[in-house]
This record gives sequence, C-alpha cells and structure tokens, in this order.
Amino acid sequence: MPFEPPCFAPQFFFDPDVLSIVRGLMDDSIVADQWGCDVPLRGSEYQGLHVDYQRPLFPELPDLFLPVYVVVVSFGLVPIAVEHGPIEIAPGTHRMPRADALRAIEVEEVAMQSIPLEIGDVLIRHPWALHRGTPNTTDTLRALVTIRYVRRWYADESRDVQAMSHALWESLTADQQSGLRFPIRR
Ligand SMILES: O=C(O)CCC(=O)C(=O)O
Repeated sequence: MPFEPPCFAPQFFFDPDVLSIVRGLMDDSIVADQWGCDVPLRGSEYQGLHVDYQRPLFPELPDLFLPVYVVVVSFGLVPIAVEHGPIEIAPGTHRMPRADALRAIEVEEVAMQSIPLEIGDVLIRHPWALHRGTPNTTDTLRALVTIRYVRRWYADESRDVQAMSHALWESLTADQQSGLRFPIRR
C-alpha cells in the first residue's frame, strides 16, 4: 500500500487502544512492518483456507507452541456485512497442527466464524488461524486494510512493502517512528 492519502492515514497505525491490546499480546517493543488492503469485488469467490506468515522460527520443530510474535490488525474502509464477503476465521486453529486443523473444519469440530465489521470495528487476529475471504455479492468495493505488528526482533520480509517519503517520516513523532519499520524514500 502506498503511504499517501487517500490510502494512508497515520491514525491507521497509532490507535492507542489497538496498540495497547497488541502490546498486551506481545510486548511493549512492537513495530508495524507490513500492511496491505484486500478489495474483493462482485464475483469474487471463496478463498482457499490459508494462514499468513507461517515461517516457523525453528523449521525442525514446525509445531512448537510459542508465545505470539506476529499479530494482524484489520479494519474495513466500508461497513462489511455478510453480503460484502467478510473474512471467516476458524477459531483456535493457530494452536493446532495444520492437518488436524483442516480435518477439524472438515468434520465440523471447528466452525468457520464470519466476521462482519462496522466502521470503527477492528479485528485483531493470530495470522496462523486458518481463514479465508468470502464472496462479495454487492457492487461495493469491500476494502479491508490489514497491518502486521511484530515483536521488534522478528523480521521475515515475506511481502514487498512500499517506502514512505522522507517528508512523511519527518512529520511523525519519535514515538510513532519507533513503532514503524518501513523503508524510507529519500
Ligand atoms: O480479505 C479477506 O477477507 C481475507 C484476507 C486474507 O486472507 C488475508 O489478509 O490473509
């Protein structure tokens, strides 16, 4: 996503209530390091069930249960009702081996949960919980912004991010700067 209006507003990244929850889930030393926007249109279909950013810290122990070090925060730029194709999540599956999680959904031990969002609602989720986008059956562009927050020591550069301008960087407070890790364009 470009760090320019109308896509970007600093408020997206620095809401004190959201940051307090995200810090509570990880620690005080978190940074936002990726962001994007999913915009399904009329005619979109069910996504395949998937997780985001699952790169085990220790590949030899992929199912090792660890404290959270990546959290994803999403909000709609329009109200997202069922007909707009909200994200669906399988609660608790971030703590299950993938094959078990998929089987649990298939045999309906775990139900997919649809997450409609009003303007002002925020979805905070573990990216390893299985999820999918659902069909948008309206003519409204269903824009869902997602920001990734990580513990400061974690980096995987798993997705391309756009640089922010030096002028924008300079306009941020020291506190705000310390909460971001994005390239800066000179
Ligand atoms: O836009 C959606 O509903 C799903 C988005 C998604 O799957 C993701 O952000 O990983």
